[in-house]
Amino acid sequence: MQQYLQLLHKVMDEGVEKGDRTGTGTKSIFGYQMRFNLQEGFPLLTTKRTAFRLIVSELLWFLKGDTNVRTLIEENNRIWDEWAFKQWVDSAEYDGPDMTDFGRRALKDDAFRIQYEEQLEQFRTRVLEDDAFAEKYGDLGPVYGKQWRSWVGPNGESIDQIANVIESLKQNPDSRRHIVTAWNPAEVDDMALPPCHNMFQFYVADGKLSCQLYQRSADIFLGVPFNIASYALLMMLIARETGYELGEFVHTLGDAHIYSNHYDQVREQLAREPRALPTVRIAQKESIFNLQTEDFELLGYDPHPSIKAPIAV
Ligand code: UFP
Repeated sequence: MQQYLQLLHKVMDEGVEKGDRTGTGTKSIFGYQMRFNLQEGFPLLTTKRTAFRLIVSELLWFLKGDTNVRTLIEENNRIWDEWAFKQWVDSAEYDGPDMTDFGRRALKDDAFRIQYEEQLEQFRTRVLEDDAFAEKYGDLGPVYGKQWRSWVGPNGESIDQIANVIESLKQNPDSRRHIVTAWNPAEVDDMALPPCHNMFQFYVADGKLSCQLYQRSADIFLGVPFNIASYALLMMLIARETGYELGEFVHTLGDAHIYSNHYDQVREQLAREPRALPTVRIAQKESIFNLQTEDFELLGYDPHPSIKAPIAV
């Protein structure tokens, strides 16, 4: 994971100060590439504890074509909650305390933070208990799961990009068209968050499967460690389904940024020594689409402690 630490160094040293949608401020560079050989271990950060279980449940959620946070909340995975919550508090039906700009206000104002946490908790409970509410406000719109598994074509047909890419990898390994894209220009405006990891391509050579991801926008401290591990897992699953050995994960970043309220955490992380990479064991199931979070086991993970940092919504 030296490459990830090098990226942190580079952006801290050379990044340009740049404003952003969330108003937090970032240091940013444009265009960067990392390569991870999956034969050398599973690329989960060891310089801070990273929540493997959340990465697994989110990936399975994508692969099932799900776009509703209810399924994630049921698994105690809260990484998408704020995006659904934003839709709720911005709606005409919401009549609680004003939640405008909740992400930033909660960082600065303790009294507001308590109110916000209460509202968010009520939102979660309602999503879990009220079907109609969950359908309306738990759904994030046509995000990854929808585009991966049921992209709607011009004649209303549904295109399963994951099933198609598995088939094309089996039938025609040399093809240069093993592509899955989540960036659907016709639907971007209906998504709670336009895809950050927006396009990936598989490649087969020497019996090994590689994958390159283009990520248009990368929160290097909080998002990228998840994104690397998620695609490494996806590669393991697709390799299993198609019968190839594991090759490289190539991670290409567009706007690669560190938020200004993550600088201290980044310095702390850079002072730590990386440790040996863990490995992952996945239970045998008839299809990757039937896997559950418990089917994944992380072995030999001995990271430095986690480092808390605010997420920019
Ligand atoms: N982000 C990631 N990885 C993800 C994800 C989000 O880094 O998987 F879902 C970050 C990137 C950016 C923000 O900081 O979330 C999205 O904001 P924007 O749409 O303005 O690029």
